[in-house]
Amino acid sequence: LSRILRRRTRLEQYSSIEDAVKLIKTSKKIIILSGAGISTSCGIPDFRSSTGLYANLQNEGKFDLDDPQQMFDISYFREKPEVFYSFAKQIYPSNFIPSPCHRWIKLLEDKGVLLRNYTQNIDTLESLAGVQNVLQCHGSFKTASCLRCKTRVPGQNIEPYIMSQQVPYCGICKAKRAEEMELQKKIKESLKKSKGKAKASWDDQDDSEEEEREWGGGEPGIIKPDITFFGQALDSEFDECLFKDREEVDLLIVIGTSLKVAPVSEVLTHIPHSVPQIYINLTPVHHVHPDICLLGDADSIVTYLSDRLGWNIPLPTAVPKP
Ligand code: CNA
Repeated sequence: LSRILRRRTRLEQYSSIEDAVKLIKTSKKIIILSGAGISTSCGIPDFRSSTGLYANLQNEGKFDLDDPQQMFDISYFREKPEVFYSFAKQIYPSNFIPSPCHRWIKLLEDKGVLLRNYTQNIDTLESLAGVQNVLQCHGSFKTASCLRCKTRVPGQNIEPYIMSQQVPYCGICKAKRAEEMELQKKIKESLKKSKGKAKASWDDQDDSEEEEREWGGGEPGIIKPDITFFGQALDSEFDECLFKDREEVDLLIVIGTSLKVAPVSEVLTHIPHSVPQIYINLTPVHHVHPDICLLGDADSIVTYLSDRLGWNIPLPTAVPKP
């Protein structure tokens, strides 16, 4: 009951953009929770807007999908990786410049008031804007891993495959498999020698079927960018950071997300109820109740807030590739 009363009091305390300005001015440990809406002005479509990726996938109808969300579903990916790879170049981060929102987050960090930026985005634009304390909750294209042997490679290694719409397979798996086969051969040969002819007939059995089964088929593993798909768990770093940050945070600002994807969407309920919450988004949400909702274009809103705070959002320093 005391929690409910505390939350009630807080809800009555703040509501306007004036309150938002005051809160930002007086807060020292701000968490920014961001989503695809802070990158739409960079030219990267979000998921759920009417012009977003889901609507595009549905309208285009050129991919073999029952539901657009399948594009990012791990079971579907294992079954048909070629579908994701025929599409991935559309979302591959290249030639994008950080938006005023990304640069505003960097500004908060420079002012020493950013506790952490939890981003759901996979475009790495926060890093390009220079934000140091960013947690890419859903991973990124920075690295990629083999689904079978888990070997991790730099994301650049698979860039040519993404651009040419081909599925990359793991070279390490292939080499490991060849190594294993060679070792098995050597073991068999030495057993034959040491056990004599009679026993050798037993060792001679063809185990290759059994071995193939253990290996899971003769093909090397598929390489997948280290972005979190539906059906995959988040890195434990997310829980660890949140556990620590919830003790310190004094303001939560949520920008450009529909808050539909758990567990990131649950950050709002995991931080103490006494911490004020500001929600900046183009469209309203109805399943959560932040104290202050600032609806509109996120870049314009953070620019307004900066003006009111007497701050200047830094200009972009990143230059797009030719
Ligand atoms: P979402 O569900 O598509 O929601 C985006 C929200 O942003 C929507 O509510 C929009 O109304 C809002 N929005 C769009 N443009 C603006 C704008 N200019 N100003 C303010 N608000 C705006 O995407 P979420 O981020 O909530 O969902 C999480 C998914 C999306 C994560 O798994 C991401 O990996 C994934 N995603 C990331 C990117 C990226 O990295 N840029 C792009 C598309 C999807």
